[in-house]
Amino acid sequence: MTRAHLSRRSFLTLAGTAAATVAAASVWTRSRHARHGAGTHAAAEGAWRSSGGVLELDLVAEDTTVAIPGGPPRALTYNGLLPGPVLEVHPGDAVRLRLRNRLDQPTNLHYHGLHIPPGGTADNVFLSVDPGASQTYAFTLPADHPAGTFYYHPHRHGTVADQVFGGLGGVLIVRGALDHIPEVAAAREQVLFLKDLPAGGGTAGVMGMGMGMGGMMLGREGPVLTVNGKVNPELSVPAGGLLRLRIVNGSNARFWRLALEDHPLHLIASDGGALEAPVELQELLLAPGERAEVLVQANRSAGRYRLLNLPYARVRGGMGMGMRGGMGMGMGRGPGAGPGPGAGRGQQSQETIATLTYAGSVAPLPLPRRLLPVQPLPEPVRTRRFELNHGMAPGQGLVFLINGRPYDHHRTDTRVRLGDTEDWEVMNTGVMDHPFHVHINPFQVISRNGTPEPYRAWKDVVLVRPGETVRIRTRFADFAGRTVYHCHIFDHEELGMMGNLEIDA
Ligand SMILES: [Cu+2]
Repeated sequence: MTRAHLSRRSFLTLAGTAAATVAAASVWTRSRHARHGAGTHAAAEGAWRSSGGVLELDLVAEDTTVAIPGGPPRALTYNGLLPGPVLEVHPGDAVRLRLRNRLDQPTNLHYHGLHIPPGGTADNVFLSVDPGASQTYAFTLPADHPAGTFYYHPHRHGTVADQVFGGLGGVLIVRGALDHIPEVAAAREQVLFLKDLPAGGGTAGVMGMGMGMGGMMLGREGPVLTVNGKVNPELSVPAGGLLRLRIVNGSNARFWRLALEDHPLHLIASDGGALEAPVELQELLLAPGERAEVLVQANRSAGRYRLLNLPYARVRGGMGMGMRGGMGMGMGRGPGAGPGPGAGRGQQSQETIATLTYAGSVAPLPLPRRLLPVQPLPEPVRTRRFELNHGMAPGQGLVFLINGRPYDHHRTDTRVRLGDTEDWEVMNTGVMDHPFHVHINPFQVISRNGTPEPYRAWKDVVLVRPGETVRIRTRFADFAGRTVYHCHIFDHEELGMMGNLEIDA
């Protein structure tokens, strides 16, 4: 039995009380050091790894104190941590995860991006775990599940936006073929969980800025930008080496537009895993729920380089809510277009969110030339249309709509057949960006306003800007049952922008 495994057992034994959660955190630190003692940097920081094909742990959701300069004194955390513990599994692993709800409202868990069943105790977003109650999630990852960077977070309709804004969420790594590519394996690995929090005072999500309907309509953002729960943390890479960043946008509504001074980002994986070959980017835009893995080549002179979050406007004005900028700003521009002047909701100036230094050196490492095949999907048996917009509902005010309707728990909006491949045309006729997310099955983006995507990739969130129509292709593989698709700005989801998807066997 490894020391890490012993520590995990200790944690399971101790996790019964709040005090024990703190004790477990220190046990954890020791086990992390033990695992890093061999000199490898491949392990995700503080990762909670499967052992013998099983990942088993308790996740305690509660309102706890946190230490974030300028941030709220309290936040919603898993096991007292913000972000929650990094979970690391392999294809074929069994996952057994007991969620204990110590919040004062119902919650649950969603395994964002995983291809697992939508019912039972797997990725069942219709489960509701009451305050004081527990729920054990048990499922097995398919043996051929792609490697990648995934994301666990609450998904209980009615409380999800408050809870994500309040701090809940964590990274789930599936380690597999991508990790065995020599150039990728040689890189130093670093998780970057991106989350904005309200400024000090009360609990995030309870006292956060932008509360009330106006804030929710726009999508609440906080001014305190954190990376792995820290303000401007230090990252390091040996000169000549490669840094592999696994980046997750864990925000309720904030878009992150990243650039690293003097270093291009070499995209190697998107939401659902590896690309076929690296794609060089000068900047990377991530909407809520999106993930990316990039390689950074430490081939500049030694120094300090700022990882910047650049301004981005995700509301195009015209809502009469005090935003600058005219109606239709940004419409008709290409997908790579940045924000215009007079940007709407979103960050107005660039901010440093982390700092990279070179420490030590290694013989220069090359970038990989090829990654993994991304198989094209067969021609679709059917094409459906989804129109994203907003409107006024009697007694409700502004609601967010898919095909003219706000979410109804009891209605089946879309019924598909297991095994079918379909194209979905998602069009945004409103004035705000909407990142469209589908559960259980990843998709490939085929085209944007008729222009083919430049490369194939597996995605589960796709940004659809005002005026855009994005064509995605997906196959309803392996798992029948009921699940959802929705806007990944959680406030928009809560205000109606979600639909029920029934996959018939
Ligand atoms: Cu939205």
